[in-house]
Parts: sequence; C-alpha cells; structure tokens
Amino acid sequence: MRVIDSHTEGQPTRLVLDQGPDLGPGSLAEQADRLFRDHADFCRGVLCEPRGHEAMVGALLLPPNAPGCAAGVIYFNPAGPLGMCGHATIGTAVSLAHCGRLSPGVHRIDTPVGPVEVSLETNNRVSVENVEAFRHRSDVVVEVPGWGPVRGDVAWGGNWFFLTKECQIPLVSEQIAPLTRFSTALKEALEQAGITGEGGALIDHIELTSPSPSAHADGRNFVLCPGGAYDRSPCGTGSSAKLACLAANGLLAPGERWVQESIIGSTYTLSYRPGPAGGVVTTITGSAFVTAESILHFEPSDPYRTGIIL
Ligand code: PYC
Repeated sequence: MRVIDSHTEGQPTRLVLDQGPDLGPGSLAEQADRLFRDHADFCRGVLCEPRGHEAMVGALLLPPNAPGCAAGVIYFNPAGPLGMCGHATIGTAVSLAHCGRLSPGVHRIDTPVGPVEVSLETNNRVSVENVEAFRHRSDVVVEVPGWGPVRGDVAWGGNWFFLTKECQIPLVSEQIAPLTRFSTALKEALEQAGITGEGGALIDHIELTSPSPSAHADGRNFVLCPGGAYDRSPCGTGSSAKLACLAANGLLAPGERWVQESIIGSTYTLSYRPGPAGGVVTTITGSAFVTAESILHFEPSDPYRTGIIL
C-alpha cells in the first residue's frame, strides 16, 4: 500500500494512494460510515503504532461523488472517520502536488460532508475554503466532575466542537497532559448530560480557547480530537467553528483576518464570508510538508499488523 506522509503546521497526515478497502457504492458519507464499521483493522493498521501513532490522521483517496472535483477523500483517525479535516486537506493537496497529481491553482476536493475548494500555491502553502460553519448553541453550561461548571458554545466546522474559554489551566505546551485530562472530562460530561450537535450528533472535539500571548496571533487553542490525541495544528475545522462563534457574537467582520495559533505555536490565517445558510464560509491558509513516501507492509504473521490496541 503506497502512502505519502506529511505534516500541516505540525499535525501529521498519511495519504493512502491505493489498496484501500472496497467501500461499496454510495456517497462518500456512506462509504465513510462503512470504512470504520467494516474495516477498523485497516484504519488502525495504517494509523496506529507500530506504523503510526495516536495523532496520525488518514486520508483515503477515492473517486469523487460531486461533479467538478479533482479527488474524493475520506478522513479518519484511530478512533473513527472525521467529517472534514482542515489540516489533512492541506496535507493531501501538498502530497498530491508532490506526486504530480495536482497542479498549482484552484481545485475542488470532495469530502463526506461536501466539497471544499483548495488553492494550491507553489511554496507548500494551501488555502482551503471549508464547508459552511455555524454556531448551533451558545452559553451552554455543563457540570464537569472534579472541575465544576464550564460554559461554552456548540459549533460545527465540518466536525462538532464544544468551544470554551473557561479553562483554569494555561494554554501552554508544558500543560498538554492536564489540558488533555480536562478536555477528556469535559467531553465525557457533555455526553453524559445529553448535550449534542444538531440532530443529536456526538460532540467529538473539544476546543479550549484563549487570547494569544504572542504578537503574531489573535487567538490560541488546544483541541482534543476523538480518541484522545491533541491537534498539533490549530485545527482547520475547529478554527472554522471558532470563526462561526466570533461572527455570531459580532466580534469578527466578513473578510477580516484572524490568526489562530495552536498549542505548539503553529498558525493558520483565516477569514470568512457569510454563508448561504446563515453561517460562515471560512478560508483557512496554512503550510504542509511531505515527510515520507512509503510502502506499508502487512505481513500475515505479524501479530501487530493491525496496530497495537491496548
Ligand atoms: O484540521 O480540521 C482539522 C482537524 C480535525 C482533527 C484533526 N485536525
């Protein structure tokens, strides 16, 4: 199986070019559901140790469903499929360019939650116009055992997020372990309390936000991804959810620039235009770099060919 590895602002993507499982007919959303339901061993084998690690995100290249798209992609992490993934879209575009399958310019890429537009520049820099983001609920309070009440917003940016400024731990890289513990407790508390996205959708990403202490960014975040790994990048879908909340509060105007910083200090530059359904259509700009071109082997006698699952 041929893969290209990249990182986008520090967050890894493994693009699977061939030999993915047969996902049957239907939309990319239906195929994404089948990917983890019927082929969890493939997903974990590709992403988990010993071939990968907990933060790795897979991008399975498929034919697109939507007209006018250069490719279709299903994103997945070790815990399951993702709707959209900003960093992996940037990584996929740079990896496809690296192997001569995407030229500089504007292209559409199909995803399980709808097509997105990528503008590929020559210097590893990519802008993604994401699916429409929106705030679903504001000022929701949840009681987090051991931590107390926490207030935040529920927003969609291609995945479901709970965004809160109410974290007693400073958003600095030295505090990643306690930030992960707090975010995990918060995610569990939301599920226990029945607080969901639209239509009962599971909120599977937690985004802790604060102003950025650095002069080059407007905000900093810590994002907990499904499965418990933190996002090394500022999280494209999470940044889109953040802009939806800023816009809903009248704190950011259309076209105004917002620089979002991750917990490791990497950044995305963002802006939005009003979306047709009342939300925001964000443009996320960041850089990705190819780190490896590999052939993955799955030896039948290898006891860990489908990953180390503890
Ligand atoms: O960049 O949207 C993103 C993302 C989601 C999960 C990890 N990264």
